[in-house]
Amino acid sequence: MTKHFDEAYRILAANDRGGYTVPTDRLYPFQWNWDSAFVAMGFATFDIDRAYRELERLTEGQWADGMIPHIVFHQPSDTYFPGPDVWRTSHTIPTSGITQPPVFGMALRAVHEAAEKAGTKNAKARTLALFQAGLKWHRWWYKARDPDGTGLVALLHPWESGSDNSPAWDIALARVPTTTDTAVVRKDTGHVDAAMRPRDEDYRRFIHLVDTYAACGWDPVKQWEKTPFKVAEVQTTGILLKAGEDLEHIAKSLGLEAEAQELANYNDLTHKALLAQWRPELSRFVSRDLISGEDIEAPTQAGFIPLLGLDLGGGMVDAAVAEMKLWSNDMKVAFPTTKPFVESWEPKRYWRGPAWAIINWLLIDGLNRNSQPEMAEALRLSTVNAIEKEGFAEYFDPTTGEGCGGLGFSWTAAAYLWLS
Ligand code: 9YW
Repeated sequence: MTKHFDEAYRILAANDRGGYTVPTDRLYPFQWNWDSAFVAMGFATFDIDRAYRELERLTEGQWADGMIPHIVFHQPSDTYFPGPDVWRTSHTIPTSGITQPPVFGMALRAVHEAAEKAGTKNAKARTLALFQAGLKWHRWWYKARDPDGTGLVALLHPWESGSDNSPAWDIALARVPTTTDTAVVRKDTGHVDAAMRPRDEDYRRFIHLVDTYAACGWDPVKQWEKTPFKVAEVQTTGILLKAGEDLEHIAKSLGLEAEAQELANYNDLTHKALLAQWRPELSRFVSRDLISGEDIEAPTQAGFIPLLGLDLGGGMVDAAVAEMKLWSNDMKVAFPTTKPFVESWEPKRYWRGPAWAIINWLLIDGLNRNSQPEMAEALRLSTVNAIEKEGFAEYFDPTTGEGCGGLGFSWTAAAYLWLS
């Protein structure tokens, strides 16, 4: 046991680049948004100052309109594509131009509560500054990514989901041309096996979208009009709701009544909208393709993430748990990010099947919230055992348990510290 804790601490220290943590050396040499939120929660278990620092450094990348970008390029590196020259954004510290799931609010509450418990100096002031950044970001989500006020937020790029090549995007992404103005010079396949990564064709479509938005000068209104890819997405919206509740909780504890009310209004709206995405015939939630107006029925982990922010009634939660069991029953490691054995399932290819410790973490929280301790515990054990057996891999092949992708991964270390 101790051996694994020591290794988790060692990884977080090795990936530290000065108050922020890279996901892993070389493959991902900058600060990634939701990685840092998970990492901050990992730090909160043993180093509260460093946990705050992780979030503070992330907010250095926050745009004037409130968006917190998916990558902050604090220092140059030539081991990753696409770099700042491809993004062509104008923030003082170079950043990407898209965002990532807003785990930030969840992380801030965890860090704040750990600080209160430990009686950490300056905790209130640090929480307050980060709360203001988080609130600004949530306002951005509702304004820029839900201009019609539906309560569900939309993604304009698969990278924004954090689940880059999920089968959830297959239909919507097929409409995006493979032509690019930018030369696509991949670096990822030089670090890890190409068979475990998104395909070249996916990358060309990813970069086509970047070109399109750069041509809009990264103006959210123009992007909303011009984009060929627009998905109201349940994983991100589920996280936004939970993070929104956590920010509301912080606002109340800091005596910020108006801000607490504003967040409560967002949360109420999203709560209703998410519930309406439940499909009884599938026993899970579905995203909506806003270009075609159709449900996205591809069976992925995203369909269960809303449990994180909802208290489902008995029938619904029993159905969701029965479906989750069906997906994980014959797996060595749960939870597969695509339903096993469907046509799009690829147990080693990134987000098309593998199990990820941070997804399990979100599912465990959602199951516990919905009074499902048994399934939550099974998933927790599956995660911890996989890491103890294979190390702190980026993700795991659920059929063999093999650790895949990058090694020495920060968020896997954080998940281990949090879940052990
Ligand atoms: C990319 C860093 C990121 C994660 C994403 C994951 C991958 C690739 O790596 O993104 O080039 O941004 O899909 O969830 O944040 O770990």
